[in-house]
Amino acid sequence: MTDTARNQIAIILATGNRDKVRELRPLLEHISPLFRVFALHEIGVNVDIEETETTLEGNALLKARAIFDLLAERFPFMIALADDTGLEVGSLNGAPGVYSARYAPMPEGESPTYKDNVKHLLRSMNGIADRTARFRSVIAMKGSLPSSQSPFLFEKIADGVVHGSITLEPKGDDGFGYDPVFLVDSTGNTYSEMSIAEKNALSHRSLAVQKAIIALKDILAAHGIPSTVTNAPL
Ligand code: ITT
Repeated sequence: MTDTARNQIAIILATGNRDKVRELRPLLEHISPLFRVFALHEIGVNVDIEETETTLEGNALLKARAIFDLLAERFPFMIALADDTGLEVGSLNGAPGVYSARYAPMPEGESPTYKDNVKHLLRSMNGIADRTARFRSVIAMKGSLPSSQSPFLFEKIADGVVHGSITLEPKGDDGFGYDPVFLVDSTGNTYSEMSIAEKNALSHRSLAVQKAIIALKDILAAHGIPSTVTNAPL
């Protein structure tokens, strides 16, 4: 390990979803030279963490803790950062919500694709006039930071919400998951009609990351760790 690497704190993106990595990395990569961002596949980790909790907060923390525990020896100073996200549709009583990844019914042992889930959502909303919805992300961090005595351990969660509505049919080519059918109130476009930078300028995920970065800044300052943490480049 080089000196630079030794002085750095690894931010490990605790997700198996590479579409999330594509959005999270630019939000975290330039906040401070103190941090180096790694996706799990870049450090040879391939794990499937079962989401057994019933809330976004619970599942985000579960994923951050699992990755932290797995990598604590390898990365003495590290922040495992997980994201759990749900699409909440008012007329469906908040569904698919925490079950957004597993919404469309599938034969035993099979997981739905993004397309299966979108199709199931549009079918479930057939004939429903009230199409209001919101996206909510919860970012959970479990970290170990350098401190004068033993490493300082912390956990923190932060959330971000964006209001919108479900379109009658998919629109746009970019994004992932439910992006083609989620029309953002403030812009009148679906997320799929935005580039990653445009989505990151306003999304549920980037709002949660912004709050997480502010919390992180406070934690570093409280422990006398010099940093030049800036907000994510929106
Ligand atoms: P990890 O748990 O490994 O992070 P996941 O895909 O299972 O990956 P979630 O449980 O948080 O992650 O995501 C639930 C689903 O919600 C996800 O599979 C997508 O279909 C959808 N989703 C999440 N974020 C989204 C976004 O920004 N835009 C559109 N759909 C999104």
